[in-house]
Parts: sequence; C-alpha cells; structure tokens
Amino acid sequence: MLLLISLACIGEPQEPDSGILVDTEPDTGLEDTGDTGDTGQDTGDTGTSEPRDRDEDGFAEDVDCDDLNAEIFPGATETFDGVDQDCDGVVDASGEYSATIEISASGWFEGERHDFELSCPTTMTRDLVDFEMEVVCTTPETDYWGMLLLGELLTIVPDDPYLWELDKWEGPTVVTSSNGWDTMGEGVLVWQDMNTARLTVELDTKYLDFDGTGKLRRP
Ligand SMILES: [Ca+2]
Ligand SMILES: [Ca+2]
Ligand SMILES: [Ca+2]
Repeated sequence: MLLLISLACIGEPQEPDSGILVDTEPDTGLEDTGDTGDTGQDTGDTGTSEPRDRDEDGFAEDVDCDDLNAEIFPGATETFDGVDQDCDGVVDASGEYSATIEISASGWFEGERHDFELSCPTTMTRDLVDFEMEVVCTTPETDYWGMLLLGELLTIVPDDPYLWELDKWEGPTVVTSSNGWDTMGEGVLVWQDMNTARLTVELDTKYLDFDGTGKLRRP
C-alpha cells in the first residue's frame, strides 16, 4: 500500500510538469501584458512632472496665472489695479454700477437754515480710462423748502471723469438744479474692488452746504 501511495505521489508531480509545458503558451501572453506594464511606467513619468501649486492657493501652475501670488487664481476677486486677479485674461474690466446715494444738504433762506435728506438713484459705467456717472435726486413735491432751495430735480455729475488712477477719481463735480443754479464742488470716488465704489461729494454754494455719500455696487 505504501508503495502504491509513494508511486502515486511520484506520479502527481509529473502532471504539473506537463502543466508547465502547457503554461508556456500563456507565458507569451504574459510577455505582452508586460508591454502594457511599460506603458504604466510612462504614466508614472508624467506623474513626476505634475504641475505644482507653489503659492498653495489651491490652483496648480497650469491654471494659476500667477503661481507665486496666492491672491491671484481663477475666480479670485478682481480689483481695479492693473492686475488680472481672476485669471480670465482681462486686466480689470469695464463695469456697470448702480446705487442709491444718500445726500444731505443744508440750505439758507433769509437767515434761516433748512435741512434735507435725499435718496438719489445713481448709475455709473467705467472702463480703464474714464467713466460716466449721474446722480439724480428728486425732491418730493410736498417738501416746500426742498422744492424752493434744491429744485425739483438735482443732478450731480463729475465734470472731468478721466481716471488718472485705476482705483480712484477726485475732481470737479457739477451740481445742477432744475431751479436754475449750477455749481461746482469736489467729488471723490474710490473703488474698493470691482464691485464696490464710494462717492463723496462736497459742495459749498451761496445758499447750500451740500454733502453726499453713497456706495455703488455692481449689479
Ligand atoms: Ca497656485
Ligand atoms: Ca496664484
Ligand atoms: Ca485687477
């Protein structure tokens, strides 16, 4: 019995031997698979030259238009400064703003002072060189002193709105009243970013002290 078992054990390895011979054909197939493995190594090479994110703003250098400045990346807040922050290929941009400017004015008539508060719808468009702006205030008909001293319609327009600086304008401002008086004063317009600007107008007229401040926002 033991001999038989021994013979059987000896016989068993012979079968795998022939199996190995059969496996020789699949080996050729394995060599082909080996080629695919080489392609895998190539992909590994591409991996080592992966674009870096040097300023660590979350955008790699292939999409980050300034990979050494973390304030600059696709979708960043654009400001009027001659730099393309949001990487859209446009340095700053033209924009349209709108707002309601709150105007405070004081007027005198026969030595008596009258105060006014006006909410004035404002529109402004700008590009990199200049801008157009108009503040239009309407005095309520029920406001007797307002109608007399300010007039029914009051407009405020920068006289020479040429942008010497990208993010600021300061210059002569004309206030025109429908009751016939035109006056000049000083206006200051400061852009905080692409979406917000602040206008301050100060006028001294014969009859009025005039002060208006408002924030303009891009819609
Ligand atoms: Ca980056
Ligand atoms: Ca960046
Ligand atoms: Ca900019």
